[in-house]
Amino acid sequence: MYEYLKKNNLIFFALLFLIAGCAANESASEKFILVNQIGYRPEYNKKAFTNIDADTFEIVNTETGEQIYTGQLKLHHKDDPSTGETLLIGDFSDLKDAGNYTIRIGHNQSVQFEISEQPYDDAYASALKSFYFQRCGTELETRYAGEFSHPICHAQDATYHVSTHMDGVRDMTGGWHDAGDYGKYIVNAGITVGTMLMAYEHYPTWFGGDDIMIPESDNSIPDILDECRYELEWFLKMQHENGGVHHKVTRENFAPFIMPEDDDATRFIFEISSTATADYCAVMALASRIYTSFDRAFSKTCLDAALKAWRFLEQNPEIIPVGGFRNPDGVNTGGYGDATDRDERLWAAVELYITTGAQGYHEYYRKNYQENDIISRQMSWPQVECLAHLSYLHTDRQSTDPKIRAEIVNSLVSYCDKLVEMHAESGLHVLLQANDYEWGSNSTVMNRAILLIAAYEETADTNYLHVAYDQLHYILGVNIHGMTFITGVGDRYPQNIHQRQAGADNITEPISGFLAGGANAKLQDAALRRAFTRETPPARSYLDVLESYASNEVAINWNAPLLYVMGYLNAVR
Ligand code: G3I
Ligand code: 9MR
Ligand code: ZN
Repeated sequence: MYEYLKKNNLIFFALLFLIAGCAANESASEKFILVNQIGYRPEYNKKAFTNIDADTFEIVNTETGEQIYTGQLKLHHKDDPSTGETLLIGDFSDLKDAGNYTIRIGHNQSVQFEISEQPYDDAYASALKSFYFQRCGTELETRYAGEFSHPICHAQDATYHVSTHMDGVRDMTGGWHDAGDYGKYIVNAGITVGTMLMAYEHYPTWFGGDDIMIPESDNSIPDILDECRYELEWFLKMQHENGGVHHKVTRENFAPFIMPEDDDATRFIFEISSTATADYCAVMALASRIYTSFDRAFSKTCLDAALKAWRFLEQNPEIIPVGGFRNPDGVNTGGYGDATDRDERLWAAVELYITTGAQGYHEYYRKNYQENDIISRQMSWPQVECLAHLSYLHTDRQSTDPKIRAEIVNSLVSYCDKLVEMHAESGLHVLLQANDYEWGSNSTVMNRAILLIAAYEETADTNYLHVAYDQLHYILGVNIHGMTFITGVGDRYPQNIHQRQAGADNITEPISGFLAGGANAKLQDAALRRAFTRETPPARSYLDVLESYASNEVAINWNAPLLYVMGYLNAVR
């Protein structure tokens, strides 16, 4: 039935939308008990959220069937605007015994969850392995990819686009597919690799695993570094001899939903941009110091590439192209355009300063670190200044300026205090206000959690940590959809992600470990516009349908902060 319907797209989407739409409406009245569908760590906060009007809740040990806990339900938010529900909280943080449990309120029952020391091990490994499944320009072998294996793809990368005024072809194979499409974009890959390398640099023990069953597993190099290296080898190809970095490699239009190895259309190299060059410079400088103890030659290659990119930026002090990258006429793939490159240049300067110790880069940072009020927003692909400031805080270089460090910490704490207020007002304790429910909102939640972790590390104030945990609880089940947003994780998870391989492989199950973009109240695709209106409570504007790229796509820059948060919160003492 599913295959027949899928072949008849029109009927398929209409029927699916009808089901989704009804589900969306029904969910407004159905009773729920929301918990983190993986579980909790003994020492940290544990809350169930419900719309059931009752005084108490019970917790049952699912192994023994014994009721082991009774707690009070407290009214938290009447008519919560984000969900449209009246929400009560059952706090069971004082339950610390390891085990498997479910929560009961009358005849209603939550999904099962665990309390254990490191409950997120498997989810973390899945989220990291998802990058392997995005590898381009190589066969994904069955022994690593199982039923999701496929022959080499995009070996034709790539031909210079006419807009570059360069001729011919250049080997641009390798790297990761960006998201649900098969394009490769340096700007988005920059924040992605930067976040992953920072996770390892900040907490090498917690991100040092070497056993996720990728070809490089068990080679005494952490798999997160092996996986990033696969992307970095493509990065090196994207740098022009003048030091500038090409913005992206894509077709002129998005491919249909075909397997990657069947996507044999011409793929083009697009023009150099200063945002790509600066992101590249930062990442290569960061990579140079991280890989030095694993591969000195590669470390030097990365540093040389970073220095070359910086020289290009010095020779081109204004944004390139003017106004930032825009797709040429006739090109409709991802843009990742950005009208300012000041934050990217700041990040590049800091990473070069930390890696080389050269004061010139430090001076650049001194002169420019106060832009954007230092820390006043979470990081995202167009806004990377926070990555610069986090690196400056984490470095043990003695020449850093204590006054600047203090200013960064004050700015970080002031921003995170605003997040704590937002958390208190939020129906499900998630760091999303109405206008935050936009494309990739789940990555906004994760990037805000990274800043809370940094604030906790700087102040030891556990309130920041508890709020950070609530962001992971949202992703893992404490959301109005009663699901986790990570494929293959939890009791209910996305089944119809907007990803070309998932849509073409005739395998019902999606590849595990991908974080879906999340609720998007701006209704930026046709499926969302059919199912919801501007009056829909914003947290509800998510559809688990293939067609909804603006709420149900997957992307490398969404998985990266998820990795950072999950790896840290799974291990912090
Ligand atoms: O930056 C403005 C902000 O100033 C303004 O207040 C806000 C108002 O809504 O809009 C912001 O711009 C948003 C922009 O992302 C930056 O965050 C746009 O609304 C939003 O449409 C845009 O969405 C991007 C989307 O592509 C469409 O361009 C997503 O962030 C980005 O993740 C997504 O990336 C796509 C790639 O192009 C192709 N590959 C798949 C990938 C994921 O969907
Ligand atoms: O699949 C594309 C996804 O990766 C992009 O994020 C999205 C927005 O740029 O576009 C998707 O492609 C759709 C195109 O925009 C409109 N026609 C249908 C395409 C497949 O859903
Ligand atoms: Zn490919």
